[in-house]
Parts: sequence; structure tokens; C-alpha cells
Amino acid sequence: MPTCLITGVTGQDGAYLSQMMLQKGYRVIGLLRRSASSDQVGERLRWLGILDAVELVDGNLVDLSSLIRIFQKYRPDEVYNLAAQSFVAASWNQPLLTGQVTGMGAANMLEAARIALPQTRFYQASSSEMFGLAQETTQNEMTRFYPRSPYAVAKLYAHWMTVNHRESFGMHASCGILFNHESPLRGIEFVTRKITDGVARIKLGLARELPLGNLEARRDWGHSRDYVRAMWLMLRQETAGDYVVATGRTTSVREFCRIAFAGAGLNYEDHVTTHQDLTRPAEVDVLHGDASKARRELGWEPTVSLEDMIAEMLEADLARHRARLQA
Ligand code: NDP
Ligand code: GDR
Repeated sequence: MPTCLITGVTGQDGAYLSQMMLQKGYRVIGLLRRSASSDQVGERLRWLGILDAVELVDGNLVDLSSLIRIFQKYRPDEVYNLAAQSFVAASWNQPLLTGQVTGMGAANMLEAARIALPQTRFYQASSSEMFGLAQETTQNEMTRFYPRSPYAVAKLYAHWMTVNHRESFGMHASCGILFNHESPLRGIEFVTRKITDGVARIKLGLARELPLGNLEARRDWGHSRDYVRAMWLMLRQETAGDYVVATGRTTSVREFCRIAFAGAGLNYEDHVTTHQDLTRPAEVDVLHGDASKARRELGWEPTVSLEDMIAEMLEADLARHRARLQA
């Protein structure tokens, strides 16, 4: 039975990746950072019905010794480094913590692997945010990076450290440059889930308004379930490399609102309000990915349309709120 180690196992991607790896017959070790609210930890894994199947081990990305011990004890065949301070907006308020976790944390993981288990296959969660002020209208692996937030700067450091470990030490280390991907398990602070949750509240009479920031920002949105499959496919390759993962379709926050509200029989213009304090010090206006390399070399392609994903997210949020109302 092959073993994989997943950091960020309690997050959106960690949950879907764990589910897929269990289905494939892996032993799944999940890195868990200590929390005072331990009863809420693993909520996403519980939602997928896999909390008991994942082996959660105590550690933290900023504590190199904890990582080395985990590599030594479990000797994972594959490592997926998904842990991060991943909320772009928060990275301006906590730039140094973001650098320590999202940037240095990845370097700690690479160093732990290099010291304890250099033959392991390593996946780094890079991000389309690294393109930032995009230098080309469609971004692929050759597009120049221009990070626009402390988060993106930290991800860029982690990205190049991964490339550097591959080139310097021959490690099988790959970066997935993933564009935005969402699901019913998306954190509530991200705009897509904020919208579907808001629509559900308004539909059920729990709220009247949905306050948002910049409605004109455009993103290339896919489904997390599709994107974790691309991670696994990268580690199947004989040679490690970097891959853009995207749908190739870009949509504005405004259009996302229109579709989501219409799904509940509502008009977004009656409910969405815009607020200056929800805009960012520097915005990434538009992202549009070209995943030709992933399609060609990994045989990967997205299977869930934006409309189907929004419907799935909305249905899940309606069900959550109805269950709370009945409790
Ligand atoms: P989430 O924010 O849902 O999950 C982040 C995870 O990191 C959580 O499990 C969190 O634990 C964990 N974590 C945070 N700090 C630490 C730490 N110091 N030590 C150990 N674990 C820590 O992110 P997603 O699942 O959406 O994304 C996964 C990865 O992919 C992230 O690195 C993200 O930056 C990147 N990415 C995401 C994209 C997306 O659209 N979703 C696109 C491109 C890249 P806890 O539950 O305790 O907070
Ligand atoms: P992003 O996702 O920053 O792209 O990072 P987010 O959903 O937070 O923002 C997307 C766009 O929507 C605009 N926006 C709002 N965003 C939030 N969160 N809340 C609002 O009220 C709001 N109103 C408008 C934002 O300005 C932005 O333009 C995500 C994260 O998962 C990163 O970790 C990942 O690397 C990238 O996607 C790819």
C-alpha cells in the first residue's frame, strides 16, 4: 500500500485529495496543526465521510523538526504540500506570517524531504496569483510572473524553491500552477462561497443583502475535485515539472453573482451591495489560464462546468442552512 503525506489536509483541496487517494488505495497521512477548537478540526473530512480513514499527525509547517520526524516515521512515497495562509486579502494584514507559512513553510517541507527522504515525490501548490498583473492575456508555464500581494510573493518564493530543489538535488518535485478552484468545501471568506452562502441565506429569509468588493474582477474558476486529480497525475510523470491547471474560461464576479442568484430564482441586483473596504490594496483584475501542457502531458481536463459547480455549491449551502434552521 503506497503512503502519501498531505499538508493542508483540513482545507478544501486536502479534503478532496484525501478522498481520491483513499479511493486509489493509498494510506493517507494528514499533517494537522494544533488548534484550541479541536472539535471543529476535520469538518471537511467529516463532510466527505473520511475523517476516520485519514491518519492525522501533529505538526506545523513552520516547525522543521516536526516535519523531519514525520518524514522519518511514515516515509511517504508522495508528498502534497497544500498547507498555506491561502487567503489573499488577509496577506496584507499578516504579510510576515504569510511569508513564514506560505513561503518558508514550503522551504521547510522541501528541506525535510531533502534531509530525510530525498527520493519522495513532491507536489507544491503554486498559484495563478503569481501571474498577478498578468503580462499576457492568457497565462501558461512560460508567462512572466508579477505577484501583486504578499501571498503571491510568498508563493513565488515557494515555487522557485521547489524548482531549485529539483534542479539542484534531482528531487522529483513538481509545481501545479493552479487557477482558482472552488466547491461546497471552499472557505466561506472566498468570493464564490461567500456568494453561494449569501444566496442561500437570502433565499431562506436569513439575510437581505450580500456585501461584496470589486465585481469586475475576472477569474478562471474550476472545481477542486478536478484539480486534485491533476496534482496526482503530476506525480505519475517520469520527470517532474511545472503545470498550469485551468479551465480556459474566465468569468467576472458580477457574472458569478448573476448565475448564482438566478439559480435560486433571484436577481442579484436586488441584493448585492458594493463596499470600498472589501476591495484590495492591489487587485488582480483578470486571470485566464492555458492548460495545454497539462492536457497534452497529463491527459488532464476539467469535467465540471461553472454552472454545474455553482448549482452544487448553492444546493449544499441551502441544505446547510435548512439543517441549522431545523436544529
Ligand atoms: P485552504 O485555505 O482551504 O487550506 C489551507 C490549509 O493549510 C488548511 O488545512 C490549514 O489548516 C493549513 N495550514 C495553514 N497554516 C498552517 C501551518 N502553519 N501548518 C500546517 N498547516 C497549515 O486552501 P485550499 O485547500 O483552497 O488550497 C490548498 C493550497 O493550494 C494552498 O496552498 C493554496 O494557497 C493553494 N492554491 C489554492 C487555490 C484555490 O483556488 N483553492 C489555487 C491555487 C493555489 P487549518 O485548517 O488548521 O487552518
Ligand atoms: P483569490 O480568491 O484572491 O483569487 O485567491 P477570492 O475568492 O478571495 O477573490 C477573487 C476575486 O473576487 C474579488 N472579490 C471578493 N473577494 C472576496 N474574498 N470577498 C469579497 O467580498 C469580494 N468581492 C470581490 C476579489 O477582489 C478577487 O479579485 C484564491 C485563493 O484560493 C488563493 O489561495 C489562490 O492561490 C488563488 O485563488 C488562485
